[in-house]
Amino acid sequence: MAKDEFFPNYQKKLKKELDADRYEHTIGVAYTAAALAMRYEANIQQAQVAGLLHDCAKCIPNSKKIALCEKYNINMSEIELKNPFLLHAKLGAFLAMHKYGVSDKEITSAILNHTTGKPNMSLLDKIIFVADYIEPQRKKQPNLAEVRKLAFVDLDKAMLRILEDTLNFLKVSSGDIDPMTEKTYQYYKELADKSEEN
Ligand code: DGI
Ligand code: FE
Ligand code: FE
Repeated sequence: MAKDEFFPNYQKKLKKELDADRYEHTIGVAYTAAALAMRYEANIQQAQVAGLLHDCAKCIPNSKKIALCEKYNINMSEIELKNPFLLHAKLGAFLAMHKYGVSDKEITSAILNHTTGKPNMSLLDKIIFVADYIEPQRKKQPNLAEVRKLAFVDLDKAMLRILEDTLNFLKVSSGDIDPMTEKTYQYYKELADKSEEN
């Protein structure tokens, strides 16, 4: 076993599937997810595996992403067909199950929901969503220092902050907004408003 591999079976495969930057990102997400799991008393190993595998479909060319979704009967929305990179979440959850042999539904759920989020996410879903955004290799996102700190103070507020910044980025860059990203934002906005009332 190579010393730098904490889940050698997954890591060997991932090294072949991902480019160098994406592999480094993946390791960063796995460690960050583990730290968040410690903070919020989630299962550390689940967080590590979900972190490692969350982008396992990211480096598949877009045309092949669509072809694989067709092959495996994975539903594609119009937005996803127009922005096929979005499919790496759904396809990643499928490959985690069928190529990496992960049967844990909590892990595959975290992979499935890591890009758009969804209302009322599980603790592990939120840990992966947030870890993906704040891991040490990330540089371009706005307000990173603030979001990184907030992630270890209030996970739901960190979700809201990330969704706000993502929607703003998509508006400025004229990116198509997946209705699920909007719904997720609304959910975490209402949750924050309610907790302020109390
Ligand atoms: O795969 P990663 O880059 O590590 O991270 P990710 O899976 O969260 O993808 C991040 C990108 O996804 C980021 O540029 C914002 C974009 N994104 C999130 N929600 C939406 C979206 N892009 C579009 N077009 N529509 C969305 O609703
Ligand atoms: Fe991703
Ligand atoms: Fe990622």
